[in-house]
Amino acid sequence: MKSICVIGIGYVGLPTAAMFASKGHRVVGFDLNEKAVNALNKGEIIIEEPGLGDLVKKVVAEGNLTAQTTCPDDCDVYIIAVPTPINEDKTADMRYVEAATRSIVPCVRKGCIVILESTSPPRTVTDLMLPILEETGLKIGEELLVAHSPERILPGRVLEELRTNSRIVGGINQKSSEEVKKVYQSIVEGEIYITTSTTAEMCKLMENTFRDVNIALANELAKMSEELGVNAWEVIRLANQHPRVNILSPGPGVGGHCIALDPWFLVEKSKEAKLIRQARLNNDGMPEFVMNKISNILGGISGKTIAIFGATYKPNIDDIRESPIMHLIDMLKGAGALIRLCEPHAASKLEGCFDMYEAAEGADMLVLGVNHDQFKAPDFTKLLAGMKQKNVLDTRNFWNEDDVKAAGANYYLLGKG
Ligand code: SAJ
Repeated sequence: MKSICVIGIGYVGLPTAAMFASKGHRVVGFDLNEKAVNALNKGEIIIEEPGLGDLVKKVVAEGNLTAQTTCPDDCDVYIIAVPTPINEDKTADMRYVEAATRSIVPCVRKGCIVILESTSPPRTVTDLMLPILEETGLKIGEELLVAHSPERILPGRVLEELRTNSRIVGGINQKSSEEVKKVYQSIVEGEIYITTSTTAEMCKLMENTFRDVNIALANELAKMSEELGVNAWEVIRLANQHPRVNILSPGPGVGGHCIALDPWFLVEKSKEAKLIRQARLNNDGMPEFVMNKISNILGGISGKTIAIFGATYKPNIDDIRESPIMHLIDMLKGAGALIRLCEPHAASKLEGCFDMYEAAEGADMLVLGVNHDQFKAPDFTKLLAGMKQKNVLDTRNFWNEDDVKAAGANYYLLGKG
């Protein structure tokens, strides 16, 4: 069994730390966020993720997982799982990775392993981390092993994906790759593929970019469909009957801390990333497209009351980072609308949330922004009863048009012309 330090106990670091601890490793979570550290030491979590609360409670009670606000100097493995946010100019903000790497320097000794899990621009391990780690005086690749092993877990299914997904381990040399592979073998049941650190960085970025570009295509289809008077959702359903076609779903934009950001790391590093850049711009333009649709339906935004169902970046999670609906809300407010929001998963992070029926009270339009399970089957008659104007805009093709119309509302669907 190894002792493992996980630097950054957020959306990725915490489940990773808990998984290693559940396999009997001694795990220390190191984070500067005192709130997260204190909560973890009490066996509590401050994020919403199925199964994670129970697992953390168990491993903390067993004494295998602790947290602290300083870097421990007695661990065998140091895993960096800190955020890599984006600057205003869409370049990667690598300050957390840099600070985490620096904090390791006085703590490591001969035989230690350093792993970068944070999604990072190509060449981060070789160009940013290695020069810092050389300050340890240890022989890199021999006495101090270093690799990038990107996290690939889907929020909402984190614990399962951590265990069952395949994993890429990109070492700075073969020895690093092989030793880091052994570390992950204790928690990963899927294949573990060995490559170089820069290839691993590119793999992770291309996975999310693949999804972003494909969502951009679906969003472009939605916009074309509105222009040309067809229903994009029907086009997708029929086109996807083809054995080699799989068009994704349009929506009000791409959010979250991964797909909405990672492609920019490639744009930053390569002038060839033109399609990738354009896809990002297309997806980032979706909240504005939705706002214009609302404006066209209502004949303007100013003075209108708009009920919004859902503000997280995708269904059944509590994460509002980069949420396109949050952008939409800001834009609508900026244009003079009054917003009545219903967000059952993130009500504690947002001011003035209502329940579904209260939110619709007095509204000129109801926008279904996120397809949370809670919104699946409302009593439409009750929902629409208190609305000033009975307009429903479904941005996710989540509601049945006939049900909404039967309750007396106009039903509008994103992507249907
Ligand atoms: N979305 C659409 N249409 C679709 C699918 C998604 O508009 O057809 C939108 C969602 O509404 C959401 C955004 O895209 O706003 C992203 O959601 P997601 O479920 O596609 O992905 P994330 O960001 O939650 O997680 C992704 C995953 N990457 C891939 O599927 C390639 C996950 O495996 C990664 O670990 C994660 O990014 C990460 O941490 O990088």
